[in-house]
Amino acid sequence: MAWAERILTLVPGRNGQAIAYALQSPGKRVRPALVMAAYRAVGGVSPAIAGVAAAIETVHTYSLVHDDLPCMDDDDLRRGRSTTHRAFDVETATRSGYLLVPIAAMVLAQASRDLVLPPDTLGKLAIELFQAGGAEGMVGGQWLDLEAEGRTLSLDDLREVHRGKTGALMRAACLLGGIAGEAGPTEMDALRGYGEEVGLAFQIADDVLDATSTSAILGKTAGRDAALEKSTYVSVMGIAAARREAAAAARRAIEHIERAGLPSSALAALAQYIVQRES
Ligand code: GRG
Repeated sequence: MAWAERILTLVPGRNGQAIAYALQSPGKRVRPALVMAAYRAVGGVSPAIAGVAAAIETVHTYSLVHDDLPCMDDDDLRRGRSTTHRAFDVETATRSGYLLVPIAAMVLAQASRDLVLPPDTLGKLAIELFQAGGAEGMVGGQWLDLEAEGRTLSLDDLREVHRGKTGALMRAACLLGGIAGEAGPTEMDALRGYGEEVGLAFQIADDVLDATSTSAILGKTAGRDAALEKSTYVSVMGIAAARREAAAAARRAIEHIERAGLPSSALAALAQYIVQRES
């Protein structure tokens, strides 16, 4: 049974329904794709890697549910549907977001058992995922982002926001694949470098799409950054230069894996997709 359905038996009532709603909403699944591609790039072959991919998507899903709340970005539309607090209510969405974090831990532990990894490796996976999701990563970045609303950030400060808010989980996705595949230090360094660059590329591309696309295509409200007076690559350097920065970061990402001799057309294709995507 898929996790999103098991949740309905583990978490009763409206909270479980809201969690399943959020997990089953049609996201692009970029972080899971990075986990799987990184795992295969270092020689991993087990289909049970999908559980590790599901764990990081669960953390990402919690972040989207909370990001959309009235106390944060206050949005109505996500992945082409009503945000969780609009489909349910603010209290249920808030609780569901928090509940998704221990669910991610359970999914990760189950995946580690299915992959028959030593207990020490589960520890490494958990530290990577939850550090990236915490104050040093996603939560810290989001915090900086909220504090910066209405202020003009320097490019260095903006990079710091992006590194935490979006980049930390992208980098972790690549490292989780490497850890699960028992990669060596050179491979891990290459995945770290690749993950940092695709994380930056992803958020710059996101800034460009927010300024240039429509809510119908994005499945979330376009023009939100300008409405919230956020500093973005677009507000700092304009659309054309931001596109060039994103493409350059994607190229640097690919160079990291090529230099390490990691044979991964999937990682290269994902770096291209991240900057060429339309939603
Ligand atoms: C308490 C300060 C504090 C934070 C809580 C809400 C939160 C944690 C973090 C927000 C992180 C966030 C939403 C970052 C934006 C990253 C981003 C570009 C998300 C969109 O990712 P996609 O395009 O989405 O991969 P889909 O829908 O395709 O999965």
